[in-house]
Amino acid sequence: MTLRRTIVISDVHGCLDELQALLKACSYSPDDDLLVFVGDLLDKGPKPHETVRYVRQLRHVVLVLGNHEDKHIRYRGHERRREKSGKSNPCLDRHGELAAFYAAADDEDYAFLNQAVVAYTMTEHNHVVVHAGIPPRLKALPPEGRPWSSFTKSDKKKWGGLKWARCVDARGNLIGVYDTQLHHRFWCEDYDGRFGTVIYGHLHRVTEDGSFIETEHARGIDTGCVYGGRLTGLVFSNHESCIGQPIVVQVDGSPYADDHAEYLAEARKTTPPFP
Ligand SMILES: [Mn+2]
Repeated sequence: MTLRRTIVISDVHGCLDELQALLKACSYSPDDDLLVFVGDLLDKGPKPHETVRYVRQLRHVVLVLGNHEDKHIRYRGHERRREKSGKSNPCLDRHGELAAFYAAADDEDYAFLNQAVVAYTMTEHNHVVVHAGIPPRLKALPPEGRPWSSFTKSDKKKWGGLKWARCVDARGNLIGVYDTQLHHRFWCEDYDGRFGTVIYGHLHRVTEDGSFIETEHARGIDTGCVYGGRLTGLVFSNHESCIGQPIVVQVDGSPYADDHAEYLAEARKTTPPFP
């Protein structure tokens, strides 16, 4: 069954009030609309657990795995081993967010995170949703609908870049955030559209007038809601006259994650200029 609309939503990061305001602004209908989240539902913002719980109870939802969901899944795996064997949990929990979510969440909350996919193709609109980006040499997307948590080690190696890609070097290798230098390029500058237009989050970036960044084959919709920017929704009508042409809906966020501002300022010093 094709639903009336598909609404793709940027990094929520625990901003549940803003998410609910966005859904209202979109005249969201639980029965008729599919919600696709680009990942990073939680961390940094005020209501991480409430956000996960709210989203998982909605009717038609696709969660694309972000690096933050991935961290929580790994943390839980290590916690369970620790509880059995006493082996310490190696996950760095700088802000206490992993432990806090682990204490609040139940099996259903984690089951929801565990069914997240790493790419969601909107075939009819020729768009694909990933959290971070497309590694330059990637030849194929993973099988549609297969959750990340079911991937083998080699699958994870092959497709892991979809959730953390950022910059690439001259040979087309992905560069980790701490190794980025000014001469590197953003993955989307070289992306040729082979999987369709990419909608991604992960990297908080806006144009001078506060709207999101678009390149030829990619739309980066993380407009920094949790830093006092905006939460963005791309609303695709599935009516044939509107194919591939979303309406942009945004609501204002609040600067909840002020403690991350220093890190962002530091990261910008080594971030190559965006086209
Ligand atoms: Mn994010």
